Amino acid sequence: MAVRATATAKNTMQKYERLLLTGAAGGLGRVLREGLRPCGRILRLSDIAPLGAASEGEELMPCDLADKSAVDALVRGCDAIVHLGGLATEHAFEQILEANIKGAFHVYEAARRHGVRRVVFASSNHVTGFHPVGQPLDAESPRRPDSYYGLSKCFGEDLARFYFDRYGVETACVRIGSCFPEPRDRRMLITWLSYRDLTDLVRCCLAAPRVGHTVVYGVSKNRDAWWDNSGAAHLRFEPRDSSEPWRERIESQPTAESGDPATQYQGAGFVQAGPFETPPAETPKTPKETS
Ligand code: NAI
Ligand code: 15L
Repeated sequence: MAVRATATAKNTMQKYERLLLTGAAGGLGRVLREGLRPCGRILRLSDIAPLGAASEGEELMPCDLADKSAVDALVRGCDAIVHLGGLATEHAFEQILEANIKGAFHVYEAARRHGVRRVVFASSNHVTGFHPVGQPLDAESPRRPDSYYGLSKCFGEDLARFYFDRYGVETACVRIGSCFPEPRDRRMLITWLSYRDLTDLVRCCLAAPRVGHTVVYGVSKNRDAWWDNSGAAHLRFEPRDSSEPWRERIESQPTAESGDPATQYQGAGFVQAGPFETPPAETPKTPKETS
């Protein structure tokens, strides 16, 4: 599939013919829907939730990631994928299984079948969430997932490794810290990723001449850091933002109680979220009940 090259100041921007963005209706999806426009001639947007109206250069394809044949049709014709779709917090295992685990498998299987060369996978800091706060980590550190959610991201990273080793599908796994408009608490002074840095990072992952299988933490240039990205220097990502402007306001808030997991573990509340029950399967309604 054609990949056109256009020059940018920092990186040689690969302009993809058709770039797929899953999870496009979500918080980060809405940010990247704008931010990735220059990266693809056509941006194919997908989600299970409403996507609004298509703008010029956009294609909307609603899809449930748990549906293998729907994902196959979704990926057909695309030459790169930014995979954000799925559950973004802890849920019952069966729900994580459908959206995140089977969902990621369906994306990679379709990528293989349709010759997609590159994926950017939204992994999470929760793959290493049971490490103690302050522990320096890099991409080689042992993973210590803190939830079924974190486990599903470990699976996604391993799936990416396998599809690269076996089939040559390249992936940049971005272990996103806390990506919100602004940091909300003391932990996020360390884990915050600004929307601007997220956009730069994903663009770098798409533009780098070669990513192979790369793991990178998605974090801004905050004063204090747990995560070392020196192994991902080839992405040429240089964060521009910092949580520092919010420090005074956040530090004027009461400190966390002792026993609050945020004082012990990098994954904070995720280490003790759940276990959640699987919601009971919906009983199909009879025509009489629905009328
Ligand atoms: P979000 O919950 O706002 O967006 C996720 C989107 O995926 C939603 O629009 C949802 O409808 C869609 N989705 C869920 N299940 C689906 C299914 N079965 N089929 C199709 N679409 C489905 O979450 P957010 O914050 O935008 O996160 C995006 C990605 O980044 C997620 O994969 C999340 O795990 C990851 N991430 C986000 C972080 C953050 O700080 N926002 C931190 C670490 C990782
Ligand atoms: C995540 O993985 C979640 O998707 C997001 O909602 C935040 O909780 C973030 O991690 C975090 O650790 O702050």
